[in-house]
Amino acid sequence: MSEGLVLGGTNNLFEIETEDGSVRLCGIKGKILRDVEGYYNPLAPGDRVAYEGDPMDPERGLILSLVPRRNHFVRWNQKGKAPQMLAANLDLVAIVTTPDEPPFRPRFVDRALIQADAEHIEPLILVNKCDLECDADVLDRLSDWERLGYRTLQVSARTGEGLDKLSAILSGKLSAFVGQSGVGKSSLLNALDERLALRTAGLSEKFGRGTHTTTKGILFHLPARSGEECASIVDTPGVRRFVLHDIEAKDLALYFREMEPLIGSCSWGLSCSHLHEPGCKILEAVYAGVIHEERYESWQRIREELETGRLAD
Ligand SMILES: Nc1nc2c(ncn2[C@@H]2O[C@H](COP(=O)(O)OP(=O)(O)OP(=O)(O)O)[C@@H](O)[C@H]2O)c(=O)[nH]1
Ligand SMILES: [Mg+2]
Ligand SMILES: [Zn+2]
Repeated sequence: MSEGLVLGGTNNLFEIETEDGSVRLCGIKGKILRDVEGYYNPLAPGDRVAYEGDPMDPERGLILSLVPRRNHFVRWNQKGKAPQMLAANLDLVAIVTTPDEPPFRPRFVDRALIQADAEHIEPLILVNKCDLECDADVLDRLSDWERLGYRTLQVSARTGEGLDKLSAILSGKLSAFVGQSGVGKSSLLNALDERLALRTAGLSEKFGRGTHTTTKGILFHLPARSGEECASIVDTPGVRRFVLHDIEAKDLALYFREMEPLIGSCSWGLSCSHLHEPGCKILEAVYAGVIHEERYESWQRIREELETGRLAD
């Protein structure tokens, strides 16, 4: 029995990187992966598994068990009505966004930040397509996230701007690129290592959105640049909607770094809904500009979504 790394896979067949660096295509033995029930997919890129090689075929094997994961990053799979794992055992999640094409979606970033914090994965707000014009609203949100202690980086897969800095951040880590379709996740990987030649595609002319070019997550090892360690990165399929699945509405403010210290200090104490009560410290902080209005709005919308189960924008 040996340990291997899940690079990718579909249905019940997974590409497992073995200790000598070769890849075996492995099925799962029986129904042994019980701790992953309730998920759309049993394994994700970044998972570690115990497997046995097929003695007759060096390219085949069988997965016997899952090594407990440190963390995992999920999206909601609408079709399967279950959370779907995008990647596991991450050191960093790069939340890829754009100033335009597709339009900047700060609420998407806020959701992904909550998920990263909840899973104790370091987030990086990665603004791709910085060759396009970045309007004042985008810069304002970026500086607010920085103020809250989140790291942001502007790059362009097209011009190469910022890629050296990105490469230094990714060095020695297992990271995942997540974001809406069309923000340039695969393009960034291609720009970091041209040998990958991943498929990329333009936005739909009619809707200005991505066309879901990448359909399954795959883990790649990038060669080490001089003075850096090798970086491992999971390219993931575009997320249309990012739904938090394991956080309760009443606990959501705990995941907003600027709200968390104020919880409990409202006049109504822990029963304050932070929506209309007099003496609400969170509302006061919004009025005083300590909490950005957009962040408060993100909180309101996500909270409503968690409470009602209905999706907001
Ligand atoms: N202007 C500009 N366009 C870019 C940049 N990076 C990528 N693009 C374009 O954006 C489009 C989408 O790129 P992809 O890499 O396929 O996007 P993706 O995030 O992988 O999309 P999915 O696989 O569908 O999730 C392509 O037409 C790219 O050429 C950039 O830095 N600047
Ligand atoms: Mg892609
Ligand atoms: Zn309050």
